Amino acid sequence: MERTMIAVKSDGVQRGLIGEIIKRFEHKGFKLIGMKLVKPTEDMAKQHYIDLKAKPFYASLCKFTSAGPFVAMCWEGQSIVKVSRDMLGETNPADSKPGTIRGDLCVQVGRNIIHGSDSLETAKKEVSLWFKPEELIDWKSCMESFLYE
Ligand code: IDP
Ligand code: MG
Repeated sequence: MERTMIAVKSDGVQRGLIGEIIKRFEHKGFKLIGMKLVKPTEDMAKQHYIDLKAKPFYASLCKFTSAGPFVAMCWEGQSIVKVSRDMLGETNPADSKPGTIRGDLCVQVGRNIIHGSDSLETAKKEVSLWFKPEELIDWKSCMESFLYE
């Protein structure tokens, strides 16, 4: 099983889309392992987006991320890193297919409502950035044998 870090960014929270986003992951059959509503510090935002520090939008991205509520989540499931990226759609909502979260629910790249780790390695880093080990809950889902054979 893989774990990944998914976040509803502040634009998604402001637009009332927390429930819609959680619903998509629950209905898919993924398992919620950790979740918190936080107002990230600018330092946390900078660490979270550290790979983008050379980009011209890095400063405004970190400022926007730290300016409001952010729902950090850890989800678990088979091949979840790749599958969740497919569920998100492309970085730019204009390139995202209908049926994806960004394709259905947002318009512009700087307001694309959701974050998802882009590789297994990034997922490990991001899960440990946002969660202490004791904030991740190991539980057995009663649906497991109906999702996996
Ligand atoms: P991702 O969120 O699909 O993984 P990244 O390239 O990691 O995309 O970029 C992180 C976030 O930075 C994006 O989700 C988006 O909010 C923002 N971003 C990416 N490219 C641009 C841009 O060209 N202009 C403004 N914001 C951008
Ligand atoms: Mg990314």
